[in-house]
Order: sequence, then C-alpha cells, then structure tokens
Amino acid sequence: MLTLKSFSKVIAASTIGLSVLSATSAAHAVNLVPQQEGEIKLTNLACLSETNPKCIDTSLGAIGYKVTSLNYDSKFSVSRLFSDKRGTANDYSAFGIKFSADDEGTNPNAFQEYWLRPVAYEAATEKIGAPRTTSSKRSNLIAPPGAVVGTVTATLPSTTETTTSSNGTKTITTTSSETITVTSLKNSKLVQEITTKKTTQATTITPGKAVENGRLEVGRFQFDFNKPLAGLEFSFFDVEESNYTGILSYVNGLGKTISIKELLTGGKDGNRQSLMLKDVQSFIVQLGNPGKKYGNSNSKFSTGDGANLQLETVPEPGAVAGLSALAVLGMMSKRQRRNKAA
Ligand SMILES: [Ca+2]
Ligand SMILES: [Ca+2]
Ligand SMILES: [Ca+2]
Repeated sequence: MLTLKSFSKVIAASTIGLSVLSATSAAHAVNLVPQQEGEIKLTNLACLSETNPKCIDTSLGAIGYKVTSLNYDSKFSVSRLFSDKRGTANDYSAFGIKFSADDEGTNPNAFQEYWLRPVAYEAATEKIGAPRTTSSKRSNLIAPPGAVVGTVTATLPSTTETTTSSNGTKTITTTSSETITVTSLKNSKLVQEITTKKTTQATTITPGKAVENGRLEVGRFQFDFNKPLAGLEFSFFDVEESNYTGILSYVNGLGKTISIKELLTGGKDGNRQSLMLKDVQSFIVQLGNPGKKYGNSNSKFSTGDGANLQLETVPEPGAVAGLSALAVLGMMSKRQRRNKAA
C-alpha cells in the first residue's frame, strides 16, 4: 500500500515523466483521426453509403482501430461517427444529415481540423402487423393407399425470413402453415378434401432518423486497437456541460479493464480539453449529452451539449525515467496546459 509520502513522490515523478514524454515524443505522435471527411465504418452498423458520405475504414495498419457504437440513451438508437473538418459544410441530406460551416452555438472556425463527430439517431420504430391467413381447398382427390376415414391435421414448422430495403427498413416475415385432410367414403370410394392454411405475420422495423439533421453530436463508442498503444492523447472539443463527456473505461495491454470514468468539467463555448492514457488496447468514450428537449432535465441546453474527439498516439520513449509511474495514476489531465496553448 502506498503511504502518503510515497504517493506524493509518485505524483512528482509522473509529472516530470509526462513533460519529458510530451517533449520527446512530439515528433512521433500520430493523429488517428482520418484526414478526410466521411463516415467511420462501425463494427455494428453498415455505412450510409460508400461515396457521400465516404465510408472510411480505420481498421487497417499497425495503429488501426475498430469502432463499435454503444447504446447511450434509451430514447435513441446507436449513434454514427463521422470524420468532419470543422468550418466546412457537408451535405449528406440523402440521409437526413447536414453539417453547417457554422454550427449552432459554437465557434467552429477556431480549429480547421478533422474531428471525430458523433451523430445521434432516434430510436427505431417497430410495427407488428396483424397475422393474415389464406386458405385453399382441393376436393374429390383419390385417397392414397392406406388412407382411412377421418380428419388429419398436420402443422409445418414456421419459417422466418428477414429482408432489408435500401433505406434500412427491416421486414421480418414469419410464415406457418397447416393442412387439414378429410378422408371420406363417396360412391364406395375413399376420397379426400385437403385444405391448406397459410398464416403470415410481418414485423417492420424502421430505423430512426438522425436527430437535429445530424447535428446532435452525442454518442458512446468503443475503440479497439489492433495492438496496444504505449500512450494515447484525447482532445475533446466544445464540452460545455460537466460529467457527461469523457472516458468511461479502458483495457490495457494485459487485457485488464480499468473503469476510470474520467468525465470532463464543462468549459466555455468552443473550448478544447485533453486527457492522456498510457498502455491502451481499447477504451470506451462518451461524447456529449442529449438536452432538455430529449428528456434530460438536468441539461442546461434544450438540444443538448455536443462534443467532438481527436486521438493522437503518444509513443513511449524507452529511456525516460519516471514514466512507469504514469501507470500508477493511469491517466493524466493536460487540460490546463492545453487551454493555455489554445
Ligand atoms: Ca465539415
Ligand atoms: Ca458550443
Ligand atoms: Ca458543445
């Protein structure tokens, strides 16, 4: 267990370690945000299109990563994620999304940079159709050998078919059928009447629409890297409300899950804040929060607080003393320094 004395040493050592780390690794840091606009390909949702928005696969290469969109708010379905250059308009209106050059309530031209930008979606609607039965009858059939007078009902196992239309609407059709065979004696001959009843029931699931024309920048995502990263710097843009945007947990190179729940304090319009993690295999990040209009009465905004994310590698220089102390703290905040720089 750490005594108070040794704990303050750890902090001192790690603070030194951090500044050395930033100074020596700056040249090798890699921006992990694609330097082009489009939609980030998710593991659990197909891209809207291949070309407009362009579908961007981030999973390739040594520092590649896969992104999974997670449920955040029960009133919404999972969000999509875009790479967006702030300050330029994007018209993806075929999919109900329009990014403005000047977004509502923000000063976007401060950073003509690419940011990972979530787009919240309304929940899907499910419509359960009434079962429909059709029946057909064939009479006066000659009974096969071995048939006896009486009624036999046979039920076939039901089958389910799912089709997806180009707008994403899913139709799940369940079909069941039964045949009723009545065998009787007619003019000294055995004849049959066979009735086939077919019942179909369709459930339609229509995906929700992008909220606020795609400008509610809210979502929760899991990033999984192809291999563990020595260090990762997170930059958050425009976090104005406290305790919603930040990192919920991460998994280190040994596969251990660390629930840190490092949520940021809201700042001024257009502010930028940073966090750093060391030894990261994967992490879960939460961006923004839905506003009053979407049932979040705690929000100070009607249409919520949107937030964007940038990611940059922070390679570990082998010879830096004190760096391992960072592992004890897990995460450092560079917020203050960043604010000065911006
Ligand atoms: Ca743009
Ligand atoms: Ca703002
Ligand atoms: Ca905001």
